Amino acid sequence: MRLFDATLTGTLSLTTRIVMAPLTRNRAPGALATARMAAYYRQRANPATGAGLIITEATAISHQGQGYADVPGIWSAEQVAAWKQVTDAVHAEDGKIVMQLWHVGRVSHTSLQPDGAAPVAPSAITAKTKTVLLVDGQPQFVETSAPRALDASELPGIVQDYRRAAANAIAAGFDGVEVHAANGYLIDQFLRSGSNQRSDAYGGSIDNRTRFLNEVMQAVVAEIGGGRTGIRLSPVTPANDASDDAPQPLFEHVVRQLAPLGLAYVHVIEGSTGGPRDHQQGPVPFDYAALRNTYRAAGGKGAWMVNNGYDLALAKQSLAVGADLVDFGRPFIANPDLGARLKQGGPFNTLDRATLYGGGDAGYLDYPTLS
Ligand code: 8OZ
Repeated sequence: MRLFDATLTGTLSLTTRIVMAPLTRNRAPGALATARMAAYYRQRANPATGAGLIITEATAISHQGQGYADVPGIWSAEQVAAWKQVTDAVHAEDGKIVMQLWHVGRVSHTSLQPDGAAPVAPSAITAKTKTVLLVDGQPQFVETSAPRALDASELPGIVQDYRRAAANAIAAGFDGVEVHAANGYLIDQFLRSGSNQRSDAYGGSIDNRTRFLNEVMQAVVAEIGGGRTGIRLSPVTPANDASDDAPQPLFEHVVRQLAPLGLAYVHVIEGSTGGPRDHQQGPVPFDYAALRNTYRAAGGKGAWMVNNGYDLALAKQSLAVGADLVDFGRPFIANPDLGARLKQGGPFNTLDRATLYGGGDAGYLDYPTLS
């Protein structure tokens, strides 16, 4: 079965096509990776039993880019040193790991921002969504704070933050990075019309709304090379109040612009993140095959990675019709040896939702393996 075959994607040589999805776990107090996190990733790192590639939990490129309690960062030397524990642990198992680079934009809370300031966004429109704060160690879901619109003069600084984060990730020993352009966070807020009502060069037309994404990708690729850079997109997700009436032309424009960058992979969430795969925005269902064909026709190389609600049968089906990599989220939380379990057709542990966000070893390091 192709799922268990090796592949070369960009500069990443992978032993299997099973990828561990980026998963927020809120166990990095002070925005620093921990020994506990290193143990968690190590449990899933061996490609013979776990993932062919691990994508880290979303990691903030700057203090301003943070929107949840106890998520890790990658803007300081101290954070780079802390992440080395993780990359060393994964590499000790012959695993591969890339870091997901994140700026939440408006999906934040003043209590998480520098000097208690308002979160930033393309436009001053509050997202109808919640973020996670930890109160006495317990996750609490609270409304996001009203954002302020970014001035165009601030954007080069944020692009530079992505570039520095990519350089820091490589310095921390990561095999590459994935730019998080999905799920209603900053880049996606620029892309989609529901959150972008700017009248300057970064809003309005599709070409204008994709400008910020392009500038970020150009900067990251210039810094570390396309062969170790990926991107995550979610063309129709309603996550974090994301909306656009015409996602097909928007995202086809996005992938045409990505094609010349020589990326390691394009990672697409199909449907509603963590929800129905057939979710649609606007009057017509999204055509994912057309998106991939547009990317390939424009000369786009590297792997096509698919995600959202995959099991073995669906993975097999997708790999047979053009996908190259499949990533699994919640199944990887509950099954450190998911690769081995997929190979033998199960059984699978069930997920404990109560321990997803925040906490200690419980629901993090104690899911059993087969043997
Ligand atoms: C769940 C909870 C907090 C953040 C995403 C980074 O949706 C996230 C996230 C998911 O991409």
